[in-house]
Amino acid sequence: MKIVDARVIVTCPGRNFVTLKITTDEGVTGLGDATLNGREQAVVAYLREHVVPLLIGLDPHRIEDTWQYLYRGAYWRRGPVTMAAIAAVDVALWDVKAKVAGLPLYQLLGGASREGLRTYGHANGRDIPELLDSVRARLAEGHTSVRVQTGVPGLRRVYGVHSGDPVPSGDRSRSEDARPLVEDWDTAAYLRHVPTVLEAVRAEFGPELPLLHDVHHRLSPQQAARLAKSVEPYDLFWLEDCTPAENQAALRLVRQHSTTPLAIGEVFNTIHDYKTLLDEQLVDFVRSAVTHFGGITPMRKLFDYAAVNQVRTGIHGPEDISPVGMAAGLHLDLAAHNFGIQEYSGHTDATNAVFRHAYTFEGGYLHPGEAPGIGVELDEEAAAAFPYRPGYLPVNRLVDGTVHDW
Ligand code: GCO
Ligand code: MG
Repeated sequence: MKIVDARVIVTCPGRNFVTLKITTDEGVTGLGDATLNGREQAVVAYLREHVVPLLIGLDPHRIEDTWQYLYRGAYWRRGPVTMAAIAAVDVALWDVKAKVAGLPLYQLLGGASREGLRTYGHANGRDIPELLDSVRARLAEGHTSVRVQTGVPGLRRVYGVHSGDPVPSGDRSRSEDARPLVEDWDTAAYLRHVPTVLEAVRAEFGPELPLLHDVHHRLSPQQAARLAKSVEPYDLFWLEDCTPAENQAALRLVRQHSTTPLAIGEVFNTIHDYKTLLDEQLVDFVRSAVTHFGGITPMRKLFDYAAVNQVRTGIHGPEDISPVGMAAGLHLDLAAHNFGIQEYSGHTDATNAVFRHAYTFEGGYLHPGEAPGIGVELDEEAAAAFPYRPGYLPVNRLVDGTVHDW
């Protein structure tokens, strides 16, 4: 079998998604997600200019070899643009292979290790009462675990929450203006506020509900250690991205001071970004998404490396991972023994109409479905009705105007 066509399709049914569609000489097609939020067109150019010409004529069954060819063959390794492009090829090839086998992809990855995938949803509120309502809404949808984020007194806009939004959400923080939205930040105010939020949530919902919180890379190691210690009484399922992710050794200090479980990795691109963290067991959950990590091929290696260190998985699943990227992750989740939890924000109706998917969310559990391949079909006509729209993620400034991590 040979690859005869590879096309990059960009669509914006609410937000931008970049999809690679590979076609073989036997008419089998495969899809891969290459969406890099806020920098979408860089991956489009990488694929169209530098990768698609290399794919034509290759045997789609040679997945590992193609991965190494694109990774090592470029000489310039790693980075989100490169790895999103390689991920799209890798997932499309797994999709083709599983379709040819007539099996849902998880069967090729070892078969199901569980009946369904527990999820967490996002609860956001400008203040605590609004947050409590949002937690109730997520529970009503079926989520069995909830990530809680609130506004911080004195700050106008923080990650995940905006004044003026009736139902604040991380994804609405995305600007489609010529320049990114600016959010504001005060670390001391945040560190004081978070324990009071968790206290209120525990008082309302009791001790059993698994709670998560995302710091979004904003703290120094010392500040992160202080936060992890101060929230210990509230028994978090995890504390996410408590320090900027590129400094792996920073997590040592946090670990020395707290037993709060730690999750990290949504911005990582390769297994090397986890080396110190896993070798020294400095984290409890790996957060990478198939889309930003080079595909299913390296994610399997990461999951196994994590398992050796008794670390579980928690794949990144915001709205900016397309249904193609979501589906790929769900097949891995179902097969992996060390699955922990799956983030699940869902997508707009328009997105679900463009990307028709076999995966389901029922009774609080996700399942990738039984369709051969990854189980997603792209309706190209529907996609064409939603052309690309430029957009940026917000930037973050301290009250004196200094740029801070977002
Ligand atoms: C999460 C993430 C997202 C990111 C977004 C950036 O934990 O879901 O932090 O909300 O901010 O994916 O594109
Ligand atoms: Mg996050």
